[in-house]
Amino acid sequence: MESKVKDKESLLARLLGAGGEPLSGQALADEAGVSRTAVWKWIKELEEEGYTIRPVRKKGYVLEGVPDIVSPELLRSHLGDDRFVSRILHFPTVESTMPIAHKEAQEEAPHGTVVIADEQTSGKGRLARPWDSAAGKGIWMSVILKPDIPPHRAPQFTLIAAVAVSNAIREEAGVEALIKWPNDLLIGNRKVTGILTELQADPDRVQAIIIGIGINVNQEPGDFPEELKDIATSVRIHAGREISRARLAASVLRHLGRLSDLYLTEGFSEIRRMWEERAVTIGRRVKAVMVRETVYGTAIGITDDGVLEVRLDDGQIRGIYSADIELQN
Ligand code: BT5
Repeated sequence: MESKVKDKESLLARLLGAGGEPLSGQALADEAGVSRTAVWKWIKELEEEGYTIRPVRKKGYVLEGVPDIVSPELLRSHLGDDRFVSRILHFPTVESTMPIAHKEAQEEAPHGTVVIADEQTSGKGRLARPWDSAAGKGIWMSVILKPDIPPHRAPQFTLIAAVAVSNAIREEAGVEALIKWPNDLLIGNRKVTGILTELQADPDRVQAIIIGIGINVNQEPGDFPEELKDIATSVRIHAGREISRARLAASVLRHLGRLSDLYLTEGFSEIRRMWEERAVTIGRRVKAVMVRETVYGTAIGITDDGVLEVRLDDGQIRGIYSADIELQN
């Protein structure tokens, strides 16, 4: 069932769904309970955002072109009835979506707020490493969650986000992306996605979890900077076609909302099952590089807190909370 036209976003959703057929300005105005001039103003605003809309005499408006942006309207139209996303803040270019999301979270942004940019000039990974975020090529977003949980359960959201992105890439591109604990998604051994989970918390309660998600979507092999050429890949390279960033982002958000609800109502076991199904780490010999030491062993699973368990060479089982993992075989 198509939802009723009531504003610019729902108008865009209707135009996108019309499959190139003209929509009558009068009928749209009647449906929305506004004047034809108001509809015309929404059309002009959409044109200013880069949509190409052609008026057809006596018939109405036809959508002929969609800009390559991840605008709130486009995201909303792909999200449909999904209720998880409460607010979308979109920027053409930012240094990083993370500090913006942190500030928003402190200023009472609701659960499900999304900060998304077409370009980051100073995207960041863990431990302040740089994250390459080329203009128009990927999904660079931070999602604010406000679950009522103790801080030690927050790292599980990195795993939830990884499953959500893997599901979305499968759904939208038909490509399998596997998860390397804790925060990488790989296609054919190269990194396609990085996740950065940050926290605002009291000693016993989470205030906000900020999940930064960077997905290489439409880069071609030559688009990556020299230092990433051998380690990075994009969804497009494996799908063999250009992928809509807005559709893929909407799919990630839909899965993220569902999986975090599932986690909050049912606990971790189902998430762990899905995660382990997509994990490249489990059963492999790994080198775990931590801030103060490096250990070798076999990854045997994750605990209910999302901690990686490694059987060290002396037989001891060690829980690893945070590390860079290199797969050894
Ligand atoms: C990550 O860190 O993988 C987390 C990346 C999170 C990025 C998102 S984008 C939206 C939000 N806003 C931000 O500013 N950040 C988040 P880490 O595991 O530390 O990996 C960083 C390493 O990945 C770098 O040192 C490079 O080797 C590599 N790398 C950098 N850019 C890459 C890219 N676009 N694709 C693949 N690998 C990349």
